[in-house]
Amino acid sequence: MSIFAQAVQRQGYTVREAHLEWTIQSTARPVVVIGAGPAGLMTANLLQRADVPCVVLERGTREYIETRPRAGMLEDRSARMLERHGLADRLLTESDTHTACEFRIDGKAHELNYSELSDGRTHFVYPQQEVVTDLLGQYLAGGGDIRFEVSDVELHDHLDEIPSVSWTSSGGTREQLDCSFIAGCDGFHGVSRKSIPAGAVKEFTHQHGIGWLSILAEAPPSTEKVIYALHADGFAGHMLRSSTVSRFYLQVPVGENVDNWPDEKVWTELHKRLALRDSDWTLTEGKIIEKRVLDMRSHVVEPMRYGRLYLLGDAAHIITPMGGKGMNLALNDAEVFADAIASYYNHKSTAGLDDYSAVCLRRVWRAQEFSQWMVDLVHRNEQPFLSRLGHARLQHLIQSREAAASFAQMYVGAN
Ligand code: RFL
Repeated sequence: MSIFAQAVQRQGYTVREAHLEWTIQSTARPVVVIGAGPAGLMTANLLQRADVPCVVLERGTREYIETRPRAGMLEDRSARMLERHGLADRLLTESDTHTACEFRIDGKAHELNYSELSDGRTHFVYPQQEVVTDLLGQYLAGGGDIRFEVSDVELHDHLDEIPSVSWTSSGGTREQLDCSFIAGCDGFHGVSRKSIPAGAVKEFTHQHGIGWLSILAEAPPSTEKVIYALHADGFAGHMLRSSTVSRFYLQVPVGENVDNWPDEKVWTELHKRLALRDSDWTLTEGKIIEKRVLDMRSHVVEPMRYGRLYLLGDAAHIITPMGGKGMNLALNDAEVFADAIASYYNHKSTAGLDDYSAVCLRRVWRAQEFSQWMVDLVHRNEQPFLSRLGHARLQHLIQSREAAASFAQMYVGAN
C-alpha cells in the first residue's frame, strides 16, 4: 500500500513534534509545487518516487519550458544526484564531459585542469532545457500531475495547518486546492517569495556593479574548454552549450541598452577580447539567437521558508552566472526538500523540514562567496587598484597548485 493510501487510512491521527504540529490527515493532501524549472521538476520527481502526492503548476507551456535556454553546465555532484535517482540516462549518454577551463590574460592562454585536481571529477555540458525535458518526461511517465499555462496563482494561509493555492486554469476556470505544503519553485520573479509578508524573512541583496551582454549564437564552439578572458576593455567569456550552439558573455556597463550592441559590434568585440597572441586560434561566428543584458546581482532569502511555504532554487536565492552554480543549487534544494517531506510522510519526522533552510543555506552562501570571488577575478574594475588585485589573484591561481586545487573542488562541485 502506498504511503499516500496509508495516510488516507490513518486520517485523524495526531502527531506532535517539537517545532511543527499537525494531523497526519494533512499528509493526504498533495504538496503543491509552483514552477516547472529544474527545482520544481526535480522536487516533483523525487516526491513521486517517495509516493507523496503532488501537483505542479506552471505558468508557461510545455514547449516554453522545454526550449528555454539558460544554464549549460552541470556540476559533477548534480549529475551524480540525478544518476542516483535514475534520472540521468540521457545526460550520461549524450552530454559532453569537461575537465579543464582556460584563462586568457592579455592574449596569453593558461589552462587549468580542474579534473586532475579533484580526483577526476568533471563538468557535464548539458543545457538546462534538456535537464527540464528529461525531468518532465520522467514525471509524466510516472503519471505525474502538471497543469500548464496557469495564471494568477495565489497562495493562502501559509501559517495554517491547511494552506491552499488558487489559480486560473488554461481554460479560464478559477481553481483552488488545499495542500499539505507549498514548494515555491517559481524563480525570483514568481509569486511565492512575493507572497511572504514584508519583514517576515530577511533578504540579502548585492549588486556587483557589473553588466553582462549575454549572447546565444548558432555557432559551433571555437574551443574545447570554457574560456574566461581578461582584457583591458573588460571580461569576455566563451561558454559551451552543444556542437551547434555557444554562449558568450561581454562585460558592459550596468544598465547598458542592448540596442547599443548590433550583431556586428558583438562579434568585433568578442574577436578582440578573446584574441590570442602568437596563435592561429580563431572565433567561429554564427547567427545570434538571443541577446540580453544581465546586471550581476545576488539575492538570498533567510530562512527559505515561511510557515508551510518552502522556497527552492531561484525563488530563494539568485547568484551571478559566474561559476555556473544556480541550477545546481536549485537541484540541491529539491533533494533536501523532498528528503524532508518523505521523512515526514514515512517516519512522521519534522526534523528534515526544520533543518531544510539551514542545510540549503550553507551551500548557498558558499556558492555566493565563490561566485563573487570569480567575478572579482576576471572583470575589469573601474577602480584600477581593485583590477590589479584581481590580476594578482589570478596569477596566484595559475602559479599555485594548492590555490588551483581549492578552486577545482569548488568549481566542479566536488562535494
Ligand atoms: P526557473 O528555471 O526560473 O524556473 C521557474 C519556473 O517557474 C515558472 N513560473 C511560474 N509558474 C507558475 N506561476 C507563476 N507565477 C510563475 N512564475 C514563474 C517559470 O515559467 C519557470 O518555468 O527556476 P529554478 O527551477 O529555481 O532554476 C534555477 C535556474 O534556472 C537558474 O539558477 C540557472 O539558469 C542559473 N544559470 C546557471 N546555472 C548553472 O548551474 N550553470 C550555468 O551554467 C548557468 N548559466 C544561468 C546561466 C542563468 C542565466 N540567466 C538567464 C540568468 C546562464 C544565464 C544566462
